[in-house]
Amino acid sequence: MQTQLLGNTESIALQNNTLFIKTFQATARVWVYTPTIIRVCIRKNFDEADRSFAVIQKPTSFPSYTETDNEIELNTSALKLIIIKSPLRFNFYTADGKALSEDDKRFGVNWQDARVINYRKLYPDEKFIGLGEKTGNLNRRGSSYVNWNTDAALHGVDADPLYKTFPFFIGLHSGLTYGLFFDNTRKSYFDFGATTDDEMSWFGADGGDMNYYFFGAQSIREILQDYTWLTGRMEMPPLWSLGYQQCRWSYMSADEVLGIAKKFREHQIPADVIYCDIDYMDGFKIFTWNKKTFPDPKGMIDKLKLIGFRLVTIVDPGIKIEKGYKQYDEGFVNNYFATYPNGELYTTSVWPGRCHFPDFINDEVKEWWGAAFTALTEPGVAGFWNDMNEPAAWGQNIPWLVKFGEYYMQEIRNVYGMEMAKATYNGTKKLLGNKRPFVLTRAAYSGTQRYSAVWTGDNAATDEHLLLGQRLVNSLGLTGMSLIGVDIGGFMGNPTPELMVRWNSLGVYTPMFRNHAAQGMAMREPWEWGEENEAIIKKDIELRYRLLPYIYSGFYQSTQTGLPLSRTLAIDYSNDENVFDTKFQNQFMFGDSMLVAPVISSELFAEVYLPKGEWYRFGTNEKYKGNQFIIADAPLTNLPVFIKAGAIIPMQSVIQSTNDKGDGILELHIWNGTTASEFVYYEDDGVSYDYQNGGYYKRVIRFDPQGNIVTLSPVEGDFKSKYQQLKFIAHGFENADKSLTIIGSW
Ligand code: MIG
Repeated sequence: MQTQLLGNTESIALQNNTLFIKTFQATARVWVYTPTIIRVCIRKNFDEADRSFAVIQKPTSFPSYTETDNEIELNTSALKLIIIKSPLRFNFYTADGKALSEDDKRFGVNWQDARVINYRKLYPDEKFIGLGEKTGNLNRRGSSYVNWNTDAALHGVDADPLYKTFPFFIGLHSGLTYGLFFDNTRKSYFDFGATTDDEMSWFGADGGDMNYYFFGAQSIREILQDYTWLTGRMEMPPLWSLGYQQCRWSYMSADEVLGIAKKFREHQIPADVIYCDIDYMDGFKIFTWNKKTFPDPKGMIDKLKLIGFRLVTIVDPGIKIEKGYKQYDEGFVNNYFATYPNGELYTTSVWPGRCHFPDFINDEVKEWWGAAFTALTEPGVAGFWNDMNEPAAWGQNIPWLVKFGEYYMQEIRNVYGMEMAKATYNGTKKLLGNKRPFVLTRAAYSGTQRYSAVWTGDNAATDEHLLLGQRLVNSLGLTGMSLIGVDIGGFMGNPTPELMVRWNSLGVYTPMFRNHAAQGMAMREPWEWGEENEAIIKKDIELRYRLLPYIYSGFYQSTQTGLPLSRTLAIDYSNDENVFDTKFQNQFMFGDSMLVAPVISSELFAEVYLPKGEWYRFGTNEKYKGNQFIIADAPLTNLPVFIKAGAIIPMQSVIQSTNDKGDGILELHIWNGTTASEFVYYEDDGVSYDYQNGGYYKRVIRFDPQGNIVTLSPVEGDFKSKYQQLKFIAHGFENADKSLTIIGSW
């Protein structure tokens, strides 16, 4: 193996707002994006294009810097970057000189054959969080990970890699925070002191550049805001996608789909979405319908609409090789498929049989793919589920020399799924006119939040997977993703009734609430569990619908700030050691004010950690001081959820789907507190893009415990609220009704 360390500086130049530093081995470039975001890119092959699939922003002007014999010092209002000239090293500090992250003096950036690695100093108390969909603990210190999008069917609770790549982590030490996004799409590696005896952390990739963005804001909220400024934020999801979703591999016919949907209405269990998994197609050919089992897709979807259901259908990337099949013929004639280097088309077998794979990296192919969705949008499909886009070839690695246009598999594997989701999103958005499409993807890379929701793939019907699923959601929330689901109940295997009930109760607090099961598993729908369990499941789903005004406002926050709906406690309590304790690491905030403690199905009590402040048990309003461990009751009917003192939570009456108008009353629940609090209430029509042109209803609701005054700010936007009336419900007050003073009206 050839090892090459980055050596001494030979020349320095500032050109086009870029600082160039040349050494014998490579050229480093430095850009400043904002005072808290600095990019460093060190590369050997200078003629390669500088393409990012993730980043949507451009650098700004380069600040003044000073140079001595040994160093270059660059200052922004928030950061100091000291570049040691010989050998070339990059060290980041706060503006007042506290070390945030420094290269390892000895090894810094180096190449090991084609691999590029950065060894960085590891601080004694340093913790790491992030990397998105990764198993393991919240604190990733002492662990190592690989990013290589993988169809991880039947994965265990420690498996790595899974389906997605988010090479972005946040470091915490000495009371400081920083973020680092390694924007390299090759197979990549992160080691947070797992194998270096606590001396170094390191990251790197099988090729490409040492290309990273350093984030120096001093809170996790601000780092997420910066990261999602750089890579984009989600748009408002369709409101219906936040309701209950019922899925299965597969409902086998239109009759079965309609039968299941009707049963929800008969049982008065709220639901919005039903899915068609792969069996709706004709021989698994994408953009076709099975004429026998789904003879009249439009007729079926019209009937679904009448009872307030939306249909989501699955699409896989593999295009069946079959003359006369439109997608095959068009793709073949236009050279839209992946090839071997000699130009022959690459073939492998997936569901439809022998297939070719669209080159989603190519924008023309994206357009073509997007336009083909008429086969689904014309009959009225509302959401588009992108599966198998790692891409999967029955769980195997596709040969590295397969080419997608100018790129090799090994260069773009990790972005293939995101590019498919992008093609799906842009295409269906065009076809649906002013309606928001719902896209759900399994594989992803940084930036996917701009196009799609994600789910965590094929989990199993076990308690361990329930807890793992929550950690994956919490960790994905540190990557700009907010609309995240797990297969409630577990994909493989049959949950016990207790596990089903428990998992469903956690689903209320899962950003995307979808029940899904694999082929061959027992039926999973809410009425399959006996009357008593059905009643609990129903009550929990009703609670989800009651919370929708709060949840929708929470997603609005994601669109504005990049803050996820489900938040690891590390976001707001980063300096509290207890939140990293493996006993409590699954706990999370759901929106601003609800702390949820996941509990496995066999335990009816849970040890819960309540961080600083005051908390109320949701439902009973029993009050607790924060900063303590408590034993909470956790019967299957009552998942431990705690409300932060001062919380303002808008709720509505139970509805059967988001199509229902309800009773027109918005309940404003307010829990007593000691300091002033506020909630940004947001509403729009839930389906169109009008909100991007002022069609929304937004106001800040403030609660001041001094005098118990609630103030409603003037309305922003020109949408008329669907609620005609406000009802205040006060919790934790003595004589609440008499003592709340309301300023402003709905
Ligand atoms: O080879 O479409 O993760 O949710 O039900 C399995 C069938 C393919 C994997 C997905 C799963 C879906 C299943 N798919």
